[in-house]
Amino acid sequence: MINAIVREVSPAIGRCELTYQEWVEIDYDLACHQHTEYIRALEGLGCQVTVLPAEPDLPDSVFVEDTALVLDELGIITRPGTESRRPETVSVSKELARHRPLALIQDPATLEGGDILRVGRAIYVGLSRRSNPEGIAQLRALAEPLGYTVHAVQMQDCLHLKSAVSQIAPGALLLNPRWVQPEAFPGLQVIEVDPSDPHAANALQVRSGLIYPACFPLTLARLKEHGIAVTVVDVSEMQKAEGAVTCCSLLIY
Ligand code: CIR
Repeated sequence: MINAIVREVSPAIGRCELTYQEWVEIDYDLACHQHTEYIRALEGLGCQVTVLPAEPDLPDSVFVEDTALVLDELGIITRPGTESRRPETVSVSKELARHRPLALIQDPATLEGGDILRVGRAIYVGLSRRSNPEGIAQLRALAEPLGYTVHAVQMQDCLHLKSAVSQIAPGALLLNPRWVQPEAFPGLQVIEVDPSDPHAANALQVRSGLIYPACFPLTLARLKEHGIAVTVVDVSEMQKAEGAVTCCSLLIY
């Protein structure tokens, strides 16, 4: 059984943080519909989904991934790099405390879950605008005594590490080489996104399944060629807020 924490879309999502993208109007009703379909996709892959109520004053709060890292032994509550997002951790902490003992990333560290790619006992953390070296150092101090290794990863031109790379199967990554170097992940198989789909590297692995956006057909075809079973979802409205599929859930194995 996998527990998944998600949060309803905030009616304020139109006021979301934007870093690399221009503002485009978000259709709130469509965003809610797409979020419901996303929950169905999680359930279809065996997740028991807990839906936190919407936060009307926190525009980006649907992106729960950024607020925590769930290890087998510990939940680590992050400190988002953008101030508007810090209050999101309060309700996530309460829910995650039902599943794991908690530790907190603290000032002056910043760290966002979207920058953290965990592959087995290896934890890769992107040096993005949102996660700083102190955040990585605090994560290392918490995780390495538990037997994880923590690796800082250089990246460029995208919001989070997992905008540039995500895990798609045991030992296999989907990656955009313009945003992160494949050499940062020795020993792992790398499938590159189609060059026409720079935003296509974010996929959500749920056991042997994969949740993947509908709008990247060329990269989707590459995944299928590799025999990967894909559940396709439309997340167009989340993408307007610079979100994708990993960012809308916290998975607790
Ligand atoms: C932000 O800028 O923080 C949000 N608009 C998007 C966060 C997406 N999070 C993620 O991909 N992990």
